[in-house]
Amino acid sequence: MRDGDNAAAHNSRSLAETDPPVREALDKEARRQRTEIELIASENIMSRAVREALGHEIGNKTLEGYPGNRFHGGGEQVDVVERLAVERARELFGAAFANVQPHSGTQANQAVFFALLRPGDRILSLDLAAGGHLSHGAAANLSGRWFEAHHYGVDRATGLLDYDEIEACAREVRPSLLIGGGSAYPRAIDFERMAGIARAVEARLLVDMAHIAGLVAGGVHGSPLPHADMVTCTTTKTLRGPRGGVILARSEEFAKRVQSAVFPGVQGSLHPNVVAAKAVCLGEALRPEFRDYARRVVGNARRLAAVIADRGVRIVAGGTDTHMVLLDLSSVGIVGRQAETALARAGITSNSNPIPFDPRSPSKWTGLRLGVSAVTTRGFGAAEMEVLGECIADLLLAEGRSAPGQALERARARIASL
Ligand code: DSN
Repeated sequence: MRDGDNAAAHNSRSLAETDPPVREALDKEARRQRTEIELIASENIMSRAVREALGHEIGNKTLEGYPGNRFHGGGEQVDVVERLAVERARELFGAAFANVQPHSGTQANQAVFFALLRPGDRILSLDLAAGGHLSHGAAANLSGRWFEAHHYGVDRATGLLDYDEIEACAREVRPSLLIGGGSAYPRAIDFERMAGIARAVEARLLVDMAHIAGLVAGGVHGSPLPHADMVTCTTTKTLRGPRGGVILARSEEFAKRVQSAVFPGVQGSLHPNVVAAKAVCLGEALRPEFRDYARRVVGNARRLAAVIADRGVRIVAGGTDTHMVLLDLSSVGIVGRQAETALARAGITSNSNPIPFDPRSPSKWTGLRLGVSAVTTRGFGAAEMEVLGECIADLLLAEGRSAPGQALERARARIASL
């Protein structure tokens, strides 16, 4: 009887009843998200449908393996959602192969490394300060420990990838794997050229399109699928889905190796609720309106960059082709952390970021990374970008003069009205 009562309570008592401190933090976070302007480039806002799948009790299920070949019973409905997620990922990106189980973009990359490389192999990727990613061979990351990592940068004058330089670097390093893509490169990447470089040195090409996957899906950025041997992404960012990774390929050449690299190579059981949420977000991205969303994202980023540049703040790489705008704060005499704090006081969330040729120490980074995926989901358009851009420029210039007072008051009022 007692056990029965406990079982009923376990299933029926709300979070507010059972755990007020966690409930309170969640409520405050929801309020923060509604009242602040989210400009962190890796964030977006999941739809209600995606959140329903994410919070579903399918997450109770333990399963290892792949649909039709599991190590535990009772996986029929997970098979349904995983097959749907795989089919949708393949359709959306024109891929022959998709694995939707990686728990994150980093684990997707690890699985590709596990499938294609041996410890000690050479990899060549974009330098972290030039917009690369930790999981592409940074010294502090497992990838930097297990592989001999080399990096290419961007042109000092333009901030753009210089493909001749990358090719020269690849010829010198002779990597087993060339990696394209990253976390803070705001311009379009020529994947065909990257593939030519990889071929010239007999390397494989991995493109990590974590940040731009939604833009590729929406047809506003060229796709790496026809060119790269393997493509990884997250479903989180421009794709507007749950936190998690996906691996894609144009052919099935490495399919078997990658399947077993994800499980049992680098992961154990899958997260069925996340796979279900991935299926939903991929389904959303297949609808025609997602193309419109992707187009608006890039339009908004370009507008924001133009408004801020007009006020004299230098834009890294001279602008953007993506959802992301990278500011060079040396043009206003402050560092990234000061800028992040100055914007936060007015209710704008952003992140300090290295820009090309910055020192390694985060306290000295002179960049601020802004992304418009989340605000575009909230319906912001050109008019809101004008206001936002003016407020950001006002706040940064005032911080540069060490006189934030008036600019802060004005920005707070304008941000609240947005
Ligand atoms: N790579 C980190 C970022 O871009 O913010 C997290 O996804």
